[in-house]
Amino acid sequence: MKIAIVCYPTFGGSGVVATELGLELARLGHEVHFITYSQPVRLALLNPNVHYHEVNVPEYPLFHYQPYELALSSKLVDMVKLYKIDLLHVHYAIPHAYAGYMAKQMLKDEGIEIPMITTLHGTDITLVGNHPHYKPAVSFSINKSDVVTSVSQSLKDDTYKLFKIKRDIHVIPNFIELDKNVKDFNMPCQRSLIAKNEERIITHISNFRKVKRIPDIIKIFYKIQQEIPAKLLMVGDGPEKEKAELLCHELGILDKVIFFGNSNEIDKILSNSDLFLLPSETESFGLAALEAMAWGVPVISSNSGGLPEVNFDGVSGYLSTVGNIDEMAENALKILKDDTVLAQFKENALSVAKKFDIKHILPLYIDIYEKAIKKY
Ligand code: GMT
Repeated sequence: MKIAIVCYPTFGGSGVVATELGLELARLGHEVHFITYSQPVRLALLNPNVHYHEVNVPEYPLFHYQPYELALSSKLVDMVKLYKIDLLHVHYAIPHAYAGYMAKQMLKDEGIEIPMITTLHGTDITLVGNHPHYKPAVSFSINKSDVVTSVSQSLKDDTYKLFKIKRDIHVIPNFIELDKNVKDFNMPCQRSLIAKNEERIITHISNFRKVKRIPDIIKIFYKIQQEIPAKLLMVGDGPEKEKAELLCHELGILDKVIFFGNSNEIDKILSNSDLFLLPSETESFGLAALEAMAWGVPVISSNSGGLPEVNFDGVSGYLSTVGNIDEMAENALKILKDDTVLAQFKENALSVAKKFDIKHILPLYIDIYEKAIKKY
């Protein structure tokens, strides 16, 4: 198949899922075209089946806002025609499904019909898309997609609750490629760069937006480090980062917290971690938690959104209601205080992660693609 993938090329989960999916499809011999405004962060182009086409939005002083959707839909039309693409897979409804639908209409006018698959990732539904300024356009583009998938049952339910959706939504959970985790990053020399031997390493990775409840992470860690020696690794960047640094300073724990910023060494960091914190206000899936579990790192998370579909309470970690930092800290200590308990949780986290191995998930996408193409 010749597949065009549209996604956000940033560190966010939707871009990561789209990129990893495209790369795996390319490895299987499909021709994959990434169409986006910059090269996706995890995109390795060293595969003849992987193509990247940049969407350029010419700056024009008349426009208060530069029309990205226009440039994207035009680029999609051009690339579909040039490379004879069979299918569009757009990740994140806003504005990708909208631009994809416009591209389909333009192509139809020229006698070319191709299906569009839209994958909903979370904030396009629960936070941004639900805003009255966007809602009609989001409903429209979901309803006009040929196939709609969502990354969890919880997101599917939210989509039906929040929008007037007239079509079926297929749940295809996010995935991880477990085979790549064979590299041994977990070496004493690596670990000693981050923490002392006796310290437990606790990690959080995100885009540091409000929804991640960054202050909760700091407060949970504050309680943990009162009981056991520990280090907190804060990986990523975003609007809440500076406040987090200040809070650490106020609590007198800045020397125990390392702020890495955006990192391309996620695997190294996770392979040396003992616990992952994700106390988010909402999370349609929680890809970062799954990536941690794939490295055998147990997760303390909130129980909101799709998190209970990924992190199994009492097995791969623990879940608490949003904001219950006392319970989250207690549960973290339950796992971290005892070597045997920690080892058991680590093993469990990895076994749960195995359910989300790309080997199980990729066929679900391929099946949807093949059926969609057949219908045209
Ligand atoms: O979490 C974010 O802020 C980034 C956002 C995105 O669009 O990349 O993540 C969403 O999609 C991820 C991949 O499907 C999910 O794992 C995240 O849970 C989801 N974020 C939220 O629902 C807040």
